[in-house]
Order: sequence, then C-alpha cells, then structure tokens
Amino acid sequence: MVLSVLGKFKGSLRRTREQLKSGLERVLRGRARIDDDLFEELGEILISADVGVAASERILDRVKSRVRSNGVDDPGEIPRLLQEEIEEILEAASRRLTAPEKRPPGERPRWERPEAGEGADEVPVTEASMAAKEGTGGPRVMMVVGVNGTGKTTTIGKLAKRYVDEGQRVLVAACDTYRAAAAEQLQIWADRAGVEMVGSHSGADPASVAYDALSSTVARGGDVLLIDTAGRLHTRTPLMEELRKMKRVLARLHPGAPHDTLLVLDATTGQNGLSQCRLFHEALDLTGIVLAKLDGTARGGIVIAAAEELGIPVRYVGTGETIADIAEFDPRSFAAALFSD
Ligand SMILES: Nc1nc2c(ncn2[C@@H]2O[C@H](COP(=O)(O)OP(=O)(O)O)[C@@H](O)[C@H]2O)c(=O)[nH]1
Ligand SMILES: [Mg+2]
Repeated sequence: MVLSVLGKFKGSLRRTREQLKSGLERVLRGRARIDDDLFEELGEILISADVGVAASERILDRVKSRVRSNGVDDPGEIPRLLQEEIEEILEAASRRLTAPEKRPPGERPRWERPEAGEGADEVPVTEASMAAKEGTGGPRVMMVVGVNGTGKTTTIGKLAKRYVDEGQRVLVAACDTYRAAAAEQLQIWADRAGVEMVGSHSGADPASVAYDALSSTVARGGDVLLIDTAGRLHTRTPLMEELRKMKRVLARLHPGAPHDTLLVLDATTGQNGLSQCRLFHEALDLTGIVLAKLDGTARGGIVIAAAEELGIPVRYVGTGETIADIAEFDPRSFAAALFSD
C-alpha cells in the first residue's frame, strides 16, 4: 500500500526530484567533508526547489546540529538527513492541525466576527437550524476554497466519490455563484460521483446558498456536505469577505461548521502558491491543503514551505483529471519520493 503511494508520488515529483538530485550530486561530488560552504550550497538547492526560505533554514539548522552532535563527517549522509528533516516538517504540520477542535482554549477563530466594513449576517432561525443546533452529530461540513482554476470543483467531485465509496451520504453545494457555468460544472461532477447538488441561480448570495445547502443536508440526514466556492482573484474583489461570511453563517446554523476549510493549490505554481496559502489562511483559518495537479511537472517543494511557514498540513493530492485521481497525503512517502532513485 505504502509502496503504491510512493510509486504515485515518485511519478508526480519527477521534476522536483531530478532538480534536487542533480543539485546534490553537483555539490557533493568530490567533497571530502561537511562544512559551512556545503550548507550554503544546500540552501540554494532547497530554495530553487521551492522549499522556501524559512523551511530551508529550518531544515539546514537541524541537519547541522545533527551533524555536529553525532560527529557525522561523510557528505554522503546529507541526502538521508535532508529527507528525514523534510518528513519531520510535514509530520509536524499534520499534528498541528488548526481544526476548531485542536485550537487552544480561549482562542477564537479569526473569521468569526465580521471586520469593520463587512456586512452583518442575516441568519433566519428555522426548524432546520434548530434541529442542527440540538442534534449532537450532524453532517461534516467541508468548504473548498482557492483561486480560479486550481482544481476546486474537480477536487469536490473526487472527494464526493471517495466518501460515497466509504458509505457516506454526501451532498455538494454550488456556492460559486459568480460564474454562470460553475454550477453546471459541479453538477457534472455530482452526477459522476452519484451525489445530490444543492444549487441556486447565478448571482445569488453564496452564503445563503450555503445556508440552504446545510439545511437540506441536515433535513436529509446527510453525513458530508462539500461546498464549492468562487475563486476570482482575491486582489480585485472582496472574496475573503464573502467566504468569511459563509463560514459565520454555517457556524450559526450548525455549531462547529465548517469542520474543514480546505485550500486547493495548483502544484505547478511554485512560490505564488505560498502567498495564496498565507492570504487564505489569514482570512479563513485553513485546516488543510489539497495539492492538485501533482502530476509530473509539479513544484513539490511548495508543500514543505506551507507546512513549515504556516503549519498547514496537506491532506490530499490530486494526481490527474479523472474522478479516481486523488490520494491521501502521506509525509513519509512524499519525503521518500523526493530522494528515491
Ligand atoms: N492534471 C490535473 N488536472 C487537474 C487536477 N485537478 C484539476 N485539474 C484541471 O484543472 C482545471 C481547473 O479545474 P477546476 O476544478 O475547474 O478548478 P476551479 O476553478 O478551482 O474549480 C480543469 O481543467 C481540471 O481538469 C489534477 O489533480 N491534475
Ligand atoms: Mg470551480
């Protein structure tokens, strides 16, 4: 099982692995001992593989101290040490989930109160909202966010199928009401996965569509609600405001919702992906990343940068355009794939 995930990652990370490998070969060839000069060159290799400045420094500091305290002097040990530290960063992010249940007591999520300028949220109290509040369990609500074209709608189709295969009752909500074609595209994925879609006309308030979708999910006894959202560029329009409002409306209808806010990142985008992570995380308290398009030309180092700098774990990876092309992320296989032959 682990082997097949490793095999998948190996294909996906080909470009990043080859880049690391040729860089390491170049700086390790003919080198007799480990010195500061070597660490400087290693830093350049990691940064050019999109690992990010902070993560690269952290990795190298740890490798350095292990080299010193264990008296390692063989440069041939370096790839193994790097692999172990990368795995540790990815593992640490998974342990440090920012999900509501893991948040330190007393600390409130940042999206919970509207900021000055954000409109008030009108949440009607209905039978469904009362039932949701009284019920103990209720559906798991997962919001999927990210900029246009990263793979949100595709990811929702894949996740819906996955959860259906696990025996869960799944609904999807078309809350990208900005583009007319968005709901049609989600409907196609909903049909493929065999799940129901709750939608609305384009131009509707996304928060009210989310509200209706959660009410329907509760009324129908659904286990999982996957919410598709708009991704028009966050620099031009108040997308974050809209998404924050959606979160508040969901939380008021069903305390604890949304249980997940997953950012879909396009694995081919490199450092720009890291700034997307920061923006979305600041506004929305992400609980995880889905790394889509991890297939061949991906810039896999971005995962390490996000894990270290923001503490956000990668939860799933998308490895192609069909409904089955999704895998659970596994730090160990990922790190191994980066350094395997
Ligand atoms: N190769 C590949 N393509 C993907 C993956 N996920 C999404 N795509 C493609 O990326 C494009 C945008 O996807 P879409 O789900 O519409 O993105 P959205 O705008 O974020 O909803 C489509 O052409 C998808 O087929 C993936 O994991 N691998
Ligand atoms: Mg979409």
